[in-house]
Amino acid sequence: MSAKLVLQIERLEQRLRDLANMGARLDGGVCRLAFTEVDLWGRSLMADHLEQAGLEVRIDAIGNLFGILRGSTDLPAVMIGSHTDTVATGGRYDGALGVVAAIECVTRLSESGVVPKRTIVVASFVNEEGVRFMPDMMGSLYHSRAISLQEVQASTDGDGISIGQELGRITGFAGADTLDDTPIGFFLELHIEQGPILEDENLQIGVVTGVQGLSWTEVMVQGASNHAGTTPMERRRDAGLVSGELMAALRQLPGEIGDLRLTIGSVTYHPNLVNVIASQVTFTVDLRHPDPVKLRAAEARMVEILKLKSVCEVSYRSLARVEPCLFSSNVVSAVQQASDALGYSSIKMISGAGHDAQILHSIYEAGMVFIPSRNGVSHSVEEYSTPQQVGAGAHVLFGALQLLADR
Ligand code: HGY
Ligand code: MN
Ligand code: MN
Repeated sequence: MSAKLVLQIERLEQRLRDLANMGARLDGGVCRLAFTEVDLWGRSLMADHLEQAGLEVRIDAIGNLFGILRGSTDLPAVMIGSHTDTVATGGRYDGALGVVAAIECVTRLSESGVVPKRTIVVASFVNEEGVRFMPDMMGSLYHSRAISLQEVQASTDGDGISIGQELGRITGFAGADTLDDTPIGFFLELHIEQGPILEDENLQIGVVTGVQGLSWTEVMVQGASNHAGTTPMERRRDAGLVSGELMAALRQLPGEIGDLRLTIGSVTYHPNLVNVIASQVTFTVDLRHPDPVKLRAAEARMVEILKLKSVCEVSYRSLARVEPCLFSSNVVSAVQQASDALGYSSIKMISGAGHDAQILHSIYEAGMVFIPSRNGVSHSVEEYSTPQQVGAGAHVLFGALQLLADR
């Protein structure tokens, strides 16, 4: 295909701003939780852009959005895209960049009358973040048939509302389309790094070779509430005390297992009152490691700690788990070749964050392109990448797309 085509980065930036308005927070961040009206507004905007570019738009049974630019052959297609849902305190780039840049790529091809050899499919997967309904990467898990429609519909949020109810309530969220008639061979995702490496090393592009594994666990500590003033210390079954001891012990694990990242991001006390001993504490443990053996070792150590004898009952359940993965050498080299051809500085790297590409690598040859994140910050209103960095990433995506679509 015509490698000299230039993307319209101003249009891309404007569309990122327009998308950020869908769920705009007063502090400048974005809250576009999956399976909400706001989520639908964002994906409808993407669908409009796809239609304006003349692509065939499809929506599957859980709301995954696809745009199809037919190629001149029936060779397996190249899929590019990401997600448009955000965490509750999200930024403007996580996921959104990958979808908006993918649309810019196919728009430029379509505007220029270029017919790719392989069909190109743009994808916007639902519920990559998993912060309201678990597991995360849900849209790509469903697309890869790793979870069923029934399992998706049965997933409930903290208020007991199910995705099935939300899909029924929000008109137009779900569709009835599939991609069964469009075999796909490759998946490529542009994403912000969300970490400090590219900025620290003063590099323009991350050529992503794989993604570390993740394991999410919910821990429930059950004690007994009682009066804070009248109950002698030795007669308490204080869930607050026991959960604190467990959390402190768990936080030693990264010191035991190198490269392990452990986060206790959510803690809920019940009844959460100043003068009542906590009867129940629920908290989450997010474990990440690039080595599958060490991830399992960390999970085993976590369970050992949770099983230590205490005055409370401790139970736990897995919320999500994704194995570490290594990307296709064909896709990694296409990204490297595209970056080199544009003269960008780059480094091969593993992703610290989970991504749809990590799920899709099990059914397609997958890979990713990273651009720097200012101060390495993400999942925050401070999330930012410059228009120059956005342009570099989008053009590497475009170059690698053309290499793969011409194969
Ligand atoms: O949690 C993650 O790594 C991703 O942002 N869902
Ligand atoms: Mn993301
Ligand atoms: Mn994210």
